[in-house]
Amino acid sequence: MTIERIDVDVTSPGRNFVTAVVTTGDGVVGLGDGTLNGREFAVVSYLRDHVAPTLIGRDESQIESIWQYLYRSPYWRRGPVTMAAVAAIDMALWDIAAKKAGVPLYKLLGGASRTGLLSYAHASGTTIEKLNEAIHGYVEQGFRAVRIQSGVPGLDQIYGVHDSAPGGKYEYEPAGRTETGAAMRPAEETWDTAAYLRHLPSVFAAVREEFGGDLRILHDGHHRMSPIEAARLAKDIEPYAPFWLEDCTPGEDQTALRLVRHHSTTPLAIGEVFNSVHDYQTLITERLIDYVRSSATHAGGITGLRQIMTFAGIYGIRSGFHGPTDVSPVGMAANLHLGLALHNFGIQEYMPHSETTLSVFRTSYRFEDGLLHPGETPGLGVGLDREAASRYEYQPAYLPVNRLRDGSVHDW
Ligand code: CS2
Ligand code: MG
Repeated sequence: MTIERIDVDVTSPGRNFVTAVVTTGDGVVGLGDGTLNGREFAVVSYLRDHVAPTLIGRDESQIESIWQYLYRSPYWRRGPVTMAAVAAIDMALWDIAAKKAGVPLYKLLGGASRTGLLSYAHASGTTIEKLNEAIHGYVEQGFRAVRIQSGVPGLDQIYGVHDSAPGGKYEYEPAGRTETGAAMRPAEETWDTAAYLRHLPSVFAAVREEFGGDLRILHDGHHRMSPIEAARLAKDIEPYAPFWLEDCTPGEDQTALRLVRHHSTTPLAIGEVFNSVHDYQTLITERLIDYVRSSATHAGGITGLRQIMTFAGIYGIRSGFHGPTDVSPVGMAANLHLGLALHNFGIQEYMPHSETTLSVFRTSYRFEDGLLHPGETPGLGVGLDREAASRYEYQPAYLPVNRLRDGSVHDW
């Protein structure tokens, strides 16, 4: 059978999402996530104007050949926009293949290698007390792993820190905008790495004191340290046995992690902003990371992410797929189906989507006793209510910009 039409739905039920909707000649519909937070319409145009016309009439079962076609035919290859567009098509074709086979997608990827996927939640607090309160909430929900992000004395709003309503859901949405006249700009935050490095070890000490050694605790440095600063932090938190330190320094400077590795055995996770296996070449072959952070949405879909994980597995490196709310439920499902089948699975990030988002995207994955499972629905197991989606218009939103106290632009 062949691809008859490709639609690209843009919707904003709680936040912006881009979804490829691929329909075959025999009426089977596949979904793919192409959401690129803050640059959504770049992917929409890439799909609508440059990809869709070239795929109409092609055999939708030729997933690998179509992936290679989308990767090599534009000549200008890789990059976040290109690979999010490739991802959206790839996911949709895998969704169709599994629906036609009448099985949940993981069964086409090698079947279940485990009963469920160890998952981690996002806990944060402007103070250590509020952070511990949030962690207790997640432990009570059954999470066995929690990412901890804390406010830093002397700094206002910083990445990843948000006080959840007592007992309420943790809904942190960093993308937004400020408008002054015709100008529409990202919010701006102020950063001070020295203050952060002084404070963070006390946060780890307080969390370990409160929760003991069993709870897996993770932290996201979010690209903001120099290599030597990252080495210092990795060394300072090592006594608290973190599960991982993520994005301790901008990952594209791959050899920088040699310095961090030299000073610490703290496990390292990098790659959520990467989009192809080539971005990882040095990190993987020199064993400079322990976990791959990409998501199917940003790394060329299930086909692209599986390439990375096959390569990583040779070097003892495991998955830690990105799963924030700006990966749509479709992209999350893709992560889960691949994660269930992979031998070198590590952990899955799980930021539950809002009720508004889930009113448009109907999911069949479930969280039980600290583990996620993609479910048994044929395909990816996610439905898109396109009529409901059409009622949520796109809302321009940008990720914040970070500046040091002297005003210079920094990594957010
Ligand atoms: C974060 C992301 O979840 C994480 O590890 O790094 O939430 C990141 O800030 C967003 O995906 C950016 O859109
Ligand atoms: Mg991160």
